Order: sequence, then C-alpha cells, then structure tokens
Amino acid sequence: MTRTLAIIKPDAVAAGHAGAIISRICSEGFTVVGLKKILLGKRQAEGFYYVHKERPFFADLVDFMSSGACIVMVLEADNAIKKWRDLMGPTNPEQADESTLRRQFGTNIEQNATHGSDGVDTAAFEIGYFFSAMELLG
Ligand code: FUP
Repeated sequence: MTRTLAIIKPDAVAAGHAGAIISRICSEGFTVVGLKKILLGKRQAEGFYYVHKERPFFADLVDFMSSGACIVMVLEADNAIKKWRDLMGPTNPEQADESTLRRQFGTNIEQNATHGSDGVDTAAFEIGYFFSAMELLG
C-alpha cells in the first residue's frame, strides 16, 4: 500500500462536487486515511506550489488556490500515486478521457478540480505539508 496527497480544489468545492468526487474515490478502491477542509492563505498556496514559482501561471494559480475552501486528503491504495493521477486525468480537462474527474468536474487547465502528487518524494512533501502523523489513520 502507498499513499498520495489529493486535493479537491476551490472550483470543485464551490460548485458542490466534493461529495461526488469523494464517492468516486471510495468506489475506485482508495482508503481515505486523512481528510480536512481548509482555506489556504496566499503564503500557504505559494509554499505548496513552490516548484512552479518561476512559471508564468504561478500568481494566477496561487490566487485560485486561495480563493475558497479546498478539501485535502491522504489516499491509500496499491500504487496510489499513479492510480489517483489516472482517475484525475491530465492537467487540461479538454484533453482528458470522459471517465476522469478533471473532465467531469474541471473547467480549464488552471481550474481543474483536483490535485494529485506526481511522485514518491512529492507525495511525502505534500502529505507532510497538510497532515501530521497522528491525523492519519493507518
Ligand atoms: P498536474 O500535476 O497535472 O497538477 O500539473 P502541473 O504540476 O504541471 O501543474 C500544477 C497546476 O498548475 C495545475 F493543476 C494547474 C496549474 N497550471 C496552470 O494553471 N497552467 C498551466 O499551463 C499548467 C499548470
């Protein structure tokens, strides 16, 4: 079993899609080992996405991620990182398969409904960014 950090982003939370996304997460066989609803400040959003700080979309992305509540989760499954990224689909919802969450609930390449860690090291950083060990149910 491995773990990944998943976020239901402010667009999907505001649109009322969190329940449908969590239901899909459960039906696809993930175990939710941690979950909380949070409002990121700009500094917190910048810290989370610091790897993108030189990218042209960084300021817009930080504004978006701090524009409303997010739901952050730690998901556990066999091969959780890839399994969750496959369920989300690619960054741009227009290029995503019909069955994916970003296609179903995303609006555009920035407001794309969900986030998922892209590797083992990233998952460790991102899980630790939001959760302490005692908040995760093994
Ligand atoms: P992903 O791993 O699919 O979330 O994609 P990236 O790590 O490449 O990008 C992280 C976030 O930056 C995306 F979810 C949305 C935002 N982004 C943009 O706003 N514009 C872009 O051209 C690329 C990414």
